[in-house]
Amino acid sequence: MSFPVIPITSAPARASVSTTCPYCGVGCGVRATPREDSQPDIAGDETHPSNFGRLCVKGSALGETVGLEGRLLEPKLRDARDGALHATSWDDALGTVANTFKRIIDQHGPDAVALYVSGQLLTEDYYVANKLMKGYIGSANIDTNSRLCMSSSVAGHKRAFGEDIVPVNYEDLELADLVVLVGSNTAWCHPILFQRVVKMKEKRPELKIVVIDPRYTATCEMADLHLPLKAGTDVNLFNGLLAFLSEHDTTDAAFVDAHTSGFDAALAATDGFDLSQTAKACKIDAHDLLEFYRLFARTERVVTVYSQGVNQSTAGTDKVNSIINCHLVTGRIGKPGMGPFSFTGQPNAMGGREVGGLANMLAAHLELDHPAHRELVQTFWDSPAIAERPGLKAVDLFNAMEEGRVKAVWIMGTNPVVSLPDGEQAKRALAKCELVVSSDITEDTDTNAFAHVLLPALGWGEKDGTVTNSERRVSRQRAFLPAPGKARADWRIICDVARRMGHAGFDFESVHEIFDEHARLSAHRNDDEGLPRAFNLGGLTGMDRERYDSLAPIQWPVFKHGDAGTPRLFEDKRYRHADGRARFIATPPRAPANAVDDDYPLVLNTGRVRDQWHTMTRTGKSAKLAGHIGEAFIDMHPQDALACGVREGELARVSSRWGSMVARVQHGGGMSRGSVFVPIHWNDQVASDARIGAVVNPAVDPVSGEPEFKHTPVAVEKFHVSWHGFALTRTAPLLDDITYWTRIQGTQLVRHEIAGRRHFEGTDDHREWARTALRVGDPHADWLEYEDRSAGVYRAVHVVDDRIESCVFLSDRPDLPARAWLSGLFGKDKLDDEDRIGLLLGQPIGKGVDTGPTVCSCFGVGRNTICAAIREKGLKTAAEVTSCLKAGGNCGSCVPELKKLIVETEMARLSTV
Ligand SMILES: Nc1nc2c(c(=O)[nH]1)N[C@H]1C(S)=C(S)[C@@H](COP(=O)(O)OP(=O)(O)OC[C@H]3O[C@@H](n4cnc5c(=O)[nH]c(N)nc54)[C@H](O)[C@@H]3O)O[C@H]1N2
Ligand SMILES: Nc1nc2c(c(=O)[nH]1)N[C@H]1C(S)=C(S)[C@@H](COP(=O)(O)OP(=O)(O)OC[C@H]3O[C@@H](n4cnc5c(=O)[nH]c(N)nc54)[C@H](O)[C@@H]3O)O[C@H]1N2
Ligand code: SF4
Ligand SMILES: [Mo]
Repeated sequence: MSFPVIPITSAPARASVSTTCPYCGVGCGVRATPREDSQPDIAGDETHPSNFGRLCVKGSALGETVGLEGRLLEPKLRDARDGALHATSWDDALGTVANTFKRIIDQHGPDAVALYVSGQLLTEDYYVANKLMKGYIGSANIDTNSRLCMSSSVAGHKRAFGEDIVPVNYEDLELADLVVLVGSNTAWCHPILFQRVVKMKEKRPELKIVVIDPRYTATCEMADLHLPLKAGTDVNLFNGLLAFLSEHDTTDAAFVDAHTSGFDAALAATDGFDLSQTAKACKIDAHDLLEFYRLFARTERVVTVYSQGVNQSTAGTDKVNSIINCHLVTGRIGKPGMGPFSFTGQPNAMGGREVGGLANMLAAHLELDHPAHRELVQTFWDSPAIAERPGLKAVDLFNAMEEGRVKAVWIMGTNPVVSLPDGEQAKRALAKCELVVSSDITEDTDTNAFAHVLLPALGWGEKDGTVTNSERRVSRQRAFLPAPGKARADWRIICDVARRMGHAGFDFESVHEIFDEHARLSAHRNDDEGLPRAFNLGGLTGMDRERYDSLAPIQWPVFKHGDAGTPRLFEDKRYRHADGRARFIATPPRAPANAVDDDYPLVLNTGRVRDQWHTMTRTGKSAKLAGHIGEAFIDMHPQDALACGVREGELARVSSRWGSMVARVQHGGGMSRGSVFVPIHWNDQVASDARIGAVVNPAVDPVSGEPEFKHTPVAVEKFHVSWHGFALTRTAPLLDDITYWTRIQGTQLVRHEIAGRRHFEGTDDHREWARTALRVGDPHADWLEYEDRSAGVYRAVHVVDDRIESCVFLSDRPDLPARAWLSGLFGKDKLDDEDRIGLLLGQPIGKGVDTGPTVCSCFGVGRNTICAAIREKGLKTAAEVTSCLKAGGNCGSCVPELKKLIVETEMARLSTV
């Protein structure tokens, strides 16, 4: 037997370990070297086929995020008497979970309990969670945050291909002559793949990039064409393309005849939409649309990438199929450099799909509503039960919790109070449950505030197992740090509870045994006599610990031992429907579920920023990452802002029928009129009221159950405050009496942007307030203070032993001194006289300039520095900026922003000449 093997260490201390990045679905290989006294060194793994040594800025900053501050390190139980969480033993915590689950199941049946899990879990964790729920508890009430992520793609793949299959691979992106990015801010969300495409474009300028997104994102900086379609009209656009391709005879009729079904019905559904009507429906310039249609028609090698602008919609599954239809009609699938490509979001979204983590799947790509599939899995597991019908999908699950039908939930590796739509409903649902268990690595989260039991899990760097990336590549995540506190691996916690509930089948000693069972199930009766399916890890069965540890990244299916894996699927033109054909799906266009009206006239679009990951429990710890965007914002068109009575830099409230949040208004994010964009990351742990999930409508796609995160009718209004300010402190300030705050991690300090409504009665009142906020009790403390009552400015600085300890700056207007220079003073052991004067003036004296917000996080280069260099040195390209300032020279994530700054600086120069 031979396995693909890469050399790894058998982990002598401080040797470097090959592992996989825990963030996005690109699945980059990382080499991590632990250090005794400091954070580990992180580098890209040159041998990993996803990234060949490169890492984006989030990956590069991983070392800053593995510290133990904020970690949940022991099991905790909520005491009914004082309502607080108290540390307890594992025995007690596991017993409470197992006994309460058992009791509720005995009293109310298996559907009264649920698991809500996550693409943060490793495949082995996921496998045992699904096995416990579907095979032993006997309910399919296990759903995952992937429901919020790519369940529309899963549903679309199943409708088109008969199985959830991503046929393409990363190399196809480089082999393509046209890469269409639909609803994907690839430059920020899948940076290394974006860079692979951009690099190839530099080599082969004939490779064209088209971006289809209502916003002008960083991704558009590198595009040949941007189609800023009206939100939610992708189906119109791709139906229009299908009609165009058919009319212009750019179809592969032989392929359509021999290998597909349903074409006529799909074409009929596009009826009546000619180019100008489609352009009108999508609100795109008809010439641009025609250019795209022609480009698509004449280019054989096309990869169409889609992500959350497609999936997170009440027409998400139809959007996916309308895209796949265009690849089927041209036969552009299963060949090098072409095909539809759903990018997965989380590190193990794909692994979750393999084990059946979604409530409507079984395991190993087998189906719940198929008796022969159920029989196969139950026999293989030798389990006492098997779920007989699909369980509740995430949004339905939380509704069932609020209605009292589901009484206990175990949440693993996800933060639903922040990430579900209608976040207030999520809170009500959790508050109603008899038992809320949360396995997490972080102690304080918006969700854990509702938990009765907290179970400390091992995090990245400590845990061990496999993940599968967007191109079906299975890679090992390996431990290089010791288990902290009492934390345990997720799979072990799940198996411990299962055993305590009296279930056999969970006696795994080590993670490789779980992988082996998972691989064996995938291969079990997976042949023409049995129930053939593409997902097959037959070649990875039977690995002992050593072989599992040295497993090199490999793409499934892997049929036999010694196989090198399968980079591309459908080369044989055989699809997984019973007739072997792929299906066209008729996709008549539908508008988003909730339309704007006079009360809520703007469309809310939500998504990600470059340097934060989801609910910030990890990336929020990094000062380097905080420099890029430190605060939640509402990006809107200047004229819409004017109509709402708000200006750039001011605070505003975004509200919908479901809830509201507050953030700072900004322009410049490429918003068209009528829509606003708010990032998803900020939550109650890092801000007073910035949880956008509270605002998002809970409408879901009828097929996939995926929420419509990109389209909620909202109103924006000014959030009135009487002063703005910020505090920089070495220890947390007191935030009482502050109406608005956001916490931002700095180096050796924490920064709070603040604003308030309190009226100050004069200097004494200001001082008293500032001393309380900065926790300065000593009346003789070294205290510098400045006030200009007519300008509405107050500043105070607390100095201890000549070192700055904290400072607070307030102003009636939101234009405050630069934070970057002030933050730098926290790195000094002794303030000099110039520093002290500068502190009171609010600007540096003589030396040092305000470098502005960070653009290049790797080298800490600010916007002002870059613009000055562009202006003064006449820099024309991102490469010139890099050679001058280093910015953009490491991970490359900021290159699109550098390009934008070059254009903006040039425009500013032209407007002044
Ligand atoms: N930096 C960073 N990277 C990440 C993550 C992160 O948190 N931070 N998370 C990861 C995860 S889990 C995921 S799922 C991916 C998501 O990756 P992406 O899908 O690329 O990210 P989003 O910002 O959610 O949304 C993508 C784009 O969809 C656009 N959009 C909105 N409505 C429509 C529409 O109707 N049609 C079209 N065509 N576009 C529309 C938005 O304007 C937005 O620019 O990112 C992964 N990578
Ligand atoms: N408005 C809006 N909402 C969205 C989206 C959107 O575009 N707009 N996107 C949706 C999408 S695509 C996604 S994927 C979700 C993501 O939303 P969430 O899943 O809620 O976000 P995370 O912050 O990734 O949550 C992971 C949690 O698991 C913990 N954790 C990390 N590692 C481990 C581990 O190894 N074990 C355990 N047990 N815990 C761990 C972290 O501390 C954190 O609390 O958000 C969704 N919500
Ligand atoms: S692109 Fe960045 S976040 Fe995604 S896996 Fe690679 S290093 Fe991690
Ligand atoms: Mo996601």
